[in-house]
Amino acid sequence: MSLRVVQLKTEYVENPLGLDEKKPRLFWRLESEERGAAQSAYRILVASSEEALDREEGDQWDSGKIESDSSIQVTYGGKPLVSEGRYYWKVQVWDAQGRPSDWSETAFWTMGLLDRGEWKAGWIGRKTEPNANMQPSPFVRKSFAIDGQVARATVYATALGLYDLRVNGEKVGDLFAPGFTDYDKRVQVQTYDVTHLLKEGDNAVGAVLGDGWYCGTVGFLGSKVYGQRPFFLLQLHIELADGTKRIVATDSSWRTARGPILYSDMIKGEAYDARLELDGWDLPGFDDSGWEQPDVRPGYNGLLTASLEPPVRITQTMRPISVRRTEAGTYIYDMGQNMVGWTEVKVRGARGRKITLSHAEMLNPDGSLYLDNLRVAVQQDHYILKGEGLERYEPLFTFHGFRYVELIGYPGEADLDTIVGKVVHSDTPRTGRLETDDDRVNQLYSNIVWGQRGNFLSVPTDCPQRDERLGWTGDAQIFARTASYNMDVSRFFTKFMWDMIDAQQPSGAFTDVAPDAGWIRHKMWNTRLNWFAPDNAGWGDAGVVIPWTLYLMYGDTRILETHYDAMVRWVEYLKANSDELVRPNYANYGDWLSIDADTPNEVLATAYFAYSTKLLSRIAGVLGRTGDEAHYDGLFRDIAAAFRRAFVDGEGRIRGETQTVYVLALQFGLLEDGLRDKAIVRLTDNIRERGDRLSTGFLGVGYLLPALTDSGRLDVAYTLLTQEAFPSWMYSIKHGATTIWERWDGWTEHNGFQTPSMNSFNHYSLGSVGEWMFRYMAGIEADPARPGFRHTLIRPQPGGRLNEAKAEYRSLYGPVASEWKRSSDGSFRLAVRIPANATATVVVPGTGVQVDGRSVEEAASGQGWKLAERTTTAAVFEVGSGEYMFESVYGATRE
Ligand code: RAM
Repeated sequence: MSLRVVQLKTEYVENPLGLDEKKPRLFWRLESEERGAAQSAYRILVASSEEALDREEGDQWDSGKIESDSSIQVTYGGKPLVSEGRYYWKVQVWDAQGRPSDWSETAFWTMGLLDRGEWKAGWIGRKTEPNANMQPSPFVRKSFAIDGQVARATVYATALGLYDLRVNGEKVGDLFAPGFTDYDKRVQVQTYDVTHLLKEGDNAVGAVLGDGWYCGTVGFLGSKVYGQRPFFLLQLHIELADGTKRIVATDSSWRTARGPILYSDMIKGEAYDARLELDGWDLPGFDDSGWEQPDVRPGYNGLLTASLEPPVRITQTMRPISVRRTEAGTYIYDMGQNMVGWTEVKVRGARGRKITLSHAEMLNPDGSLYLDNLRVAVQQDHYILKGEGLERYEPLFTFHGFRYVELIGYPGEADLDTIVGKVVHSDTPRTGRLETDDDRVNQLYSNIVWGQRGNFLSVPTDCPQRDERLGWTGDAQIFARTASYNMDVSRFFTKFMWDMIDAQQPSGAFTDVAPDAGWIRHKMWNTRLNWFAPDNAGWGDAGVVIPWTLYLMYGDTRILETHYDAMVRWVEYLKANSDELVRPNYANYGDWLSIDADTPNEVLATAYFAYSTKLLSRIAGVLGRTGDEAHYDGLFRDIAAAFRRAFVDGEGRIRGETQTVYVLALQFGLLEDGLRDKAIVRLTDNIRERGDRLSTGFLGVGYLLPALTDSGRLDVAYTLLTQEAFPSWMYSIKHGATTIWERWDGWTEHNGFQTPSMNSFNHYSLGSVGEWMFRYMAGIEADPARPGFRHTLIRPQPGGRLNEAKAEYRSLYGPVASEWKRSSDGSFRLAVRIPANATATVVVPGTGVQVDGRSVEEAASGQGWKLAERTTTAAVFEVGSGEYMFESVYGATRE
């Protein structure tokens, strides 16, 4: 038996609850000790009970033996799935020799409430306090009795606002649920199995409600964007052992009160008065006779959709690395890492004493917290002691971006054990690892990952500290590929695409931010923020780039199908709003935050118009829409020709003459052969004239090193990667950065801090170089023809001062690894790992190439591999799954 089937997933998740996808996709991973292990057939059984599955009865679906190598994205093809259905499944596969595997372990999924009519619950809330700006967080609860043994209990819950759910005193679920969506259009429903928490007799269910994005402060758009106060919706479905069913639902029989949280706002922090705690409020037997009756909202017109986003969680606890007592008697802690989340504090003191935790990313020259860049955000949490011994406090509905914490008003001596930092973000599982023999390059990679951890919170936000934290689409698209190497963002971006769709304008324009938080609908961009347009080049294009990225990385064709029409509308919108295929110079962000290099808007916008069109043509091809494929390919060529006519002269000079105009023209394929060579020379001249430095902003930076490498200037790419003089990635690292900054000049030796009006020190966009590190430096590239790493192109590109690079990417098939090392004697070693049921083309640079210690002169094939091509500078292999060691002579020749 050569194949083992492991890690079954449904819709990208192991054993998900409450799906609303009627044709869920199934995934499994294969393992084998043999090289070249591949699947030739599978059989899936789906049953309505574990017992039926054990008897090998697929009463929902028996696929039969299907000759196929598909082991990811396999669409369920059985009987219609019903509301609250529970489906067990397993799979057996056959390898290339026709040998069957054992059956896999059993996996399952459940369906949520599929029909709106099944929602009997009412949306409950608490009336606002008069004259209060920020409201206390309401507590809601209900006691109920169960007369019988509980066989199964499931909670379906959501809120307009945020909720923190408790069942019999236990916290259920994660943070910041139900997540950020356009609440006017949809809200996500979470499903929890609470069978183990309920018991025969008295029970209690309750929740604390937060303002969140619904009615708290959203970015710089103010508060109450969607509503005035939070509302909660819950149905608890209980099934007793004797088959009896009952539902506990939010309605006017619940009770509500205010508690210790005086306010809790994402942007303005939290205030908590422990003297007002409601001891035992979430337990049965609590006396809520003094509580109020909630008011019930008439209804909700948006969609209730099954939660797609990965839950937000605390993923790490950080201990401070130092603490200093200030003259004012406060304590300033250094967490050693710019992080996002909050601080938990331990304190003993007198009842009524107030302590404050204040958070900042940087320190002023005098050692005080640098708060200027927060704009109107208040990164402070206040805690009033109840005075009953050791007390612990952490906030509930707010988060901060910080490296430094000032503890104010602390009674007694504080030390390194007084506080810990909690790292909070969307819990997208880590999939990428990357390490080199260069500490600064490693620090850069670490900063990229921390930038992602700090900014992926329900949506990809631009920054975690000031009053912004919005889902900027341009940032998201330029970083999407890097993000998807680092972490499993399949569902995170699937959810974000719905945010983009909800925000798409009737004209077809995709917006700059999603959810658009009302600024376009409420015409804010017309009045207060009149330079915000709904269709910025490189921002709106996220609507095409993100689905394409999910296709490449996860082999996801459904996302392409689902949003195909929306993508067509975007491209048609661009076309309709162009002048002979040249996009006009209208207000936009240009190559945002480029440094001393202004890329003309019309050049940028026309280049991106071409790129979206080109991707659309490829997407049409993937979906078998051959007419559209040819049509949009023709349109792409016409746009490229228009681009050349309008902006490129015979000497390959492109209007604006910035690095970005050359990089985009090269990467998007807008130039013909002769012009391309000239453009490369102009690009490298520009870099050289700037002292081997870059000048690209958000849009150019992601393509800069790829364009250089693809054009045969790997040397320049490495020079830029490790350049330490300003502006460069390493400049910030030299000055202690532990995250990617928003601006190259966020802080400089010559000018100190940039303008506080826009200066985030935790902003992932300029970290899009991570993509180059995986795809080029380590050489792990998805083959678009066999996406999702069914087939990988391994093509490491050693260079610069690096002698070693190791990268691993955990694809849906399993880990793909490429590790190379070159020695001073010019020898080069490349270790490659390919998971079962996947293949790779491996390009080994150098001469005298050996595989497994044997030279290719001796044998042109071996177990799992064969030589495909040999040139004077490389050997190319086709390999199957397994681990391979290649050696060659390389190095000195190219330096
Ligand atoms: C600022 C941020 C954000 C960017 C917009 C255009 O708000 O830098 O990341 O996308 O500008």
